[in-house]
Amino acid sequence: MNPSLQPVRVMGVLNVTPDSFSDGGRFAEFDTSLAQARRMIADGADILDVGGESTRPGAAAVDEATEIARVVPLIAAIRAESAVPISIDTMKPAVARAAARAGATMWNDVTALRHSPDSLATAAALGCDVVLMHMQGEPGTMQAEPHYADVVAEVAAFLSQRTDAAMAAGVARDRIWLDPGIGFGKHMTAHNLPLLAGLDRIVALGFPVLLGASRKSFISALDDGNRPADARLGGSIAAALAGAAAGVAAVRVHDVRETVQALRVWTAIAQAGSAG
Ligand code: HH2
Repeated sequence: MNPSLQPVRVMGVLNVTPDSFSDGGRFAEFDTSLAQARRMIADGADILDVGGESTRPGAAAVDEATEIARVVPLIAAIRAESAVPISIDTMKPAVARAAARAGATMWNDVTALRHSPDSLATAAALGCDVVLMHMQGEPGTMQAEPHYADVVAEVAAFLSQRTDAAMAAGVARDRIWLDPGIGFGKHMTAHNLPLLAGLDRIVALGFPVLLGASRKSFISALDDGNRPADARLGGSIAAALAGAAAGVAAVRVHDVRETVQALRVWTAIAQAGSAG
């Protein structure tokens, strides 16, 4: 059970997806993303996670300048009108630096600061919050043949090593968040499910934990195997509540309004139970 019953924070996923057709298309994309950010803030998001490069297997790589051009104007525009904390979802130190200059205060790195030899020092110099996520393999091929003897133990050991590396490089302990990396080099059910069931062991490492299970493929696999990403809300909420029960600090989700409501009800019930 959630030991503290602190409300779980909701991080809204804000992707700035590519548009290769025209500048007009790019501006339209910016407007759509800003409108989405406003909606997520109104819906109760506690953090917005802005990303300009997809980590999905098969997604095209994005160069630094393109990624910066996608995310920086959006971060600056959100920052100009809201104090909501903004996270930058990138593996590139240069993008993290540019995002921080524009107003981001959290670096969400799916490589746990392993992508570049500059990553650790950049995180320390920025002094921002840092999410260290577990991933087995590389984004392009990670789902080919993931293998673990004990997935929870191995993810916990990896995250522990990365917190040590981050702190040795000068990242403050109270800036570090951990993420088990649901779907990142994990078999749909054989690895993601034990990891979701064992979240309390990741929480026990003593850092705030971020859980990103929203709309992921394992939800479709557990349903009828045929649910597209935008038809996985029920499963996404079920996973968020499992995270809440295990004591995660935040959930990374696409459907902010519905998740906020589910967590409010879950927390109220849990608090009523603990009040006797
Ligand atoms: N998942 C995705 C991207 N970034 N960051 C963290 N910390 N944790 C995650 O689980 C995580 C992440 C990929 O999510 P997906 O739903 O496949 O794509 P997107 O979020 O880009 O829509």
